[in-house]
Amino acid sequence: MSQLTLKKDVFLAALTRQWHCFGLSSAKEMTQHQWWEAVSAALAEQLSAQPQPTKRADVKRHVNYISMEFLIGRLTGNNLINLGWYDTVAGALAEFDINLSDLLEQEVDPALGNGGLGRLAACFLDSMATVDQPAIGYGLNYQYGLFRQSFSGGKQHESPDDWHRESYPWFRHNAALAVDVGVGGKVEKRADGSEHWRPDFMLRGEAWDLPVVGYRNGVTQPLRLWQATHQHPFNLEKFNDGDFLHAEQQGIDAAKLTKVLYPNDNHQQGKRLRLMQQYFQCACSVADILRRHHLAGRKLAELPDYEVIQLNDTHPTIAIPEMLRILLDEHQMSWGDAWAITSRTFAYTNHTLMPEALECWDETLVRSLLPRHFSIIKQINANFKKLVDKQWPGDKDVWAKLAVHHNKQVRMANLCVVAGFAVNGVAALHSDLVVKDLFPEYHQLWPEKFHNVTNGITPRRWLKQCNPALSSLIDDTLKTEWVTKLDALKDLESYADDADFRKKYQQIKYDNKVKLAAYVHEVMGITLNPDAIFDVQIKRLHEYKRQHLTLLQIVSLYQQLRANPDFDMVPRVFLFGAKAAPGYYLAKNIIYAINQVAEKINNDPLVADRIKVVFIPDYRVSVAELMIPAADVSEQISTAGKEASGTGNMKLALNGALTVGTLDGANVEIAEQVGEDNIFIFGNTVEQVKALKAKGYDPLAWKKKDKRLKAVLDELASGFYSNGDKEAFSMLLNSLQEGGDPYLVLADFAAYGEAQKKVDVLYRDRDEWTRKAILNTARVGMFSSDRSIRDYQQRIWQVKR
Ligand code: 26W
Repeated sequence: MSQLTLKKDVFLAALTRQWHCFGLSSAKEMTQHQWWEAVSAALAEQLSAQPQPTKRADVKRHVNYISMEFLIGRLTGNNLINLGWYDTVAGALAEFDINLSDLLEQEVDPALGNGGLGRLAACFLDSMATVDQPAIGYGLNYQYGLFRQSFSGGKQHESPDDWHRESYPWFRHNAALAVDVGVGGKVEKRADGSEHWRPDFMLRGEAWDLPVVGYRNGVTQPLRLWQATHQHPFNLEKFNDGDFLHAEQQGIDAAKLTKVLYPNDNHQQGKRLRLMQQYFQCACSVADILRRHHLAGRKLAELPDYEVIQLNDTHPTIAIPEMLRILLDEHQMSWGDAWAITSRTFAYTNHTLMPEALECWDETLVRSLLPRHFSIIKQINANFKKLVDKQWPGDKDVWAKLAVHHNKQVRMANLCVVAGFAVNGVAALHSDLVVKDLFPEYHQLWPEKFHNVTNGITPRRWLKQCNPALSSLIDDTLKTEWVTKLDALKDLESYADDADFRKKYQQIKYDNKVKLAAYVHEVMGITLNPDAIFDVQIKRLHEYKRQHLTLLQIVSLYQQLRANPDFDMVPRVFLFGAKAAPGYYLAKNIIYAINQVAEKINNDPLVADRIKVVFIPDYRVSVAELMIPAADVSEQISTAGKEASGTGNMKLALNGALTVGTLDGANVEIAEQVGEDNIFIFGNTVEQVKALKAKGYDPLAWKKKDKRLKAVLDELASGFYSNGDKEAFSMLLNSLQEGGDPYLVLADFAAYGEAQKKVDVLYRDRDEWTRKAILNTARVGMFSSDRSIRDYQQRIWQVKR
């Protein structure tokens, strides 16, 4: 398959149509933002005019990737690169004195996701298009993306992210694909005993498509985002009766459904609107899948042969009873036939073991919103109980664990395992724990259902696009296609010993640091020294990720500097990027503490630039694209057993940062790939964490026996960093001490300090450091999301039955 072509004159004509639409008489009248809009719209128009390849890959099953989040990031630059049109467009714009790369900065990030799960979905769409796996992504078209973050007095402040979905040029609204969705109402019994749902409210789902462009292979497939409106958004009767105010009311109520993305990451709340969102998305998506299936002239019984529905965590689980409902009630299938189809169609990916993240819904809520689905869930539960009774006769405890519906709760993860044909974790260690700790009995019942697919990242965005200088160096050195065959980077290994190559690699890192420093100066007014170690920690703010372990380390360093002004350390810039869920007060307290400590240290002349602490506000995909290429050190320091995989760890290693990390998530596999000499592993392992907890972990004992740790905790409590306010960080300090330190921060403090000392020592030998950085780039090819997608194909999607 080949690349699509764009001719310069054709592009210019399309561009002209755009400024004509703006009502302007020349291109020169456009504002910079209008330029971005016009260029993007012209490209979108050209893209949709391209023919799709007639021959697609030889895979039978089409993938339907349902996810509540797709954190796609800016599209225009990414599409230009994948299409191979960048140079043509840059050249055409140069004639107007427009710099393409500046123009791309005009795009607001579509932030339709929280963190890792949403970004993974975006990387997977890129890879499915690139490896020619026919697929659709199904999600929601939120009007407000993840909140914007700013700091006031060091505290996180949230404001709405109105990203202007109404005028986003890449969207195509396809009115023919609208779906009607019911909610509420009751279930009626027909004369023959069958059940039928009479909803009392109808919504309409509109399909808004974004193009997902494969890397130079001519493939474009949709990310279909559903947007809610009412079936009849305007009530003419009310309007004519003079009730102007209420005439639009129904439309407004329905549209509320896709207004906001829930800002929780790893914490579920039983919110009615959230369940409505989930059902709305699933009902639209299942209807669309069946529409395509019928259109292709296929029988319902063949559905699992041609379609697979991959559930991105449990958030879209309600698609399972929705499929059953349609087969049973609308197609009058028997339970046996409907179950046979459904249970061969759905597969589930688990992204977290944290109990507070596992979704459970109150039975009253499910029953009131979705009475028919509730009765189907009860039927699934009753059938499954027979199997469990047979396997574990009379064992009430096992049933209490395995039931789908229990104690007036519906458990979505259990529903996925019972009704799906495959379950996978997202890194080797995590998949192991899914079997051993989360679902051991299910594994006993159905060992063949369980798989591992280690996460990956797209090399298009996370190397080619974000680090163009390193990409060119790799092009020039390897002279082979590595963007779609990331394992080819292995051949860089031998260049680690080549002084000339090392010098070039080092210079690129330096230039990227200068670029990041310029950004930090622009948004925060802080000056950074590019010769310092850039130590980067970017991820959602969560106790288990332990940003506060770094905070304790920073305070300890600062104390050592004050105790000994000649203290010899390599200057280091600690860079953080993280949003805290608005209701997660402890996480917000950690942000506040980091900012207050930053304020003190950054303004202390004694420190003299040896330590800088920078919390970059409003961390998002485009900021990640700046930070990752500039990182020397990658912080991956979660409590062992808690981070399912991590994907930032992969992006940073690929761009030549050395990892300081625990043996958690994908860090384990990164360490295997890069070799233990090229990574700083520290801290308690999963087994050690379990053992510590089993024998009764007491953080205060750890504080008592470590003088440094005690000094740090006491100083944070003293008001020294908070203008005398001794309560400023009490939420954080209580949790670490009297609160029992659930994530064992104190237990890993000393080992973390030792690891950081090794970083310091190694960085003084710049050649040796660079050698290891190059080996990181060379050895992480397996973390391409292309490889993840091929694993899904081989292990789950395209398995011959
Ligand atoms: C219902 C509330 C809620 C929202 C989001 C619960 C759980 C989530 C996600 C599962 C959290 C998440 O993003 N998990 C991350 O998924 C990444 C992709 O697999 C992994 O790399 C991260 O380790 C994992 O934390």
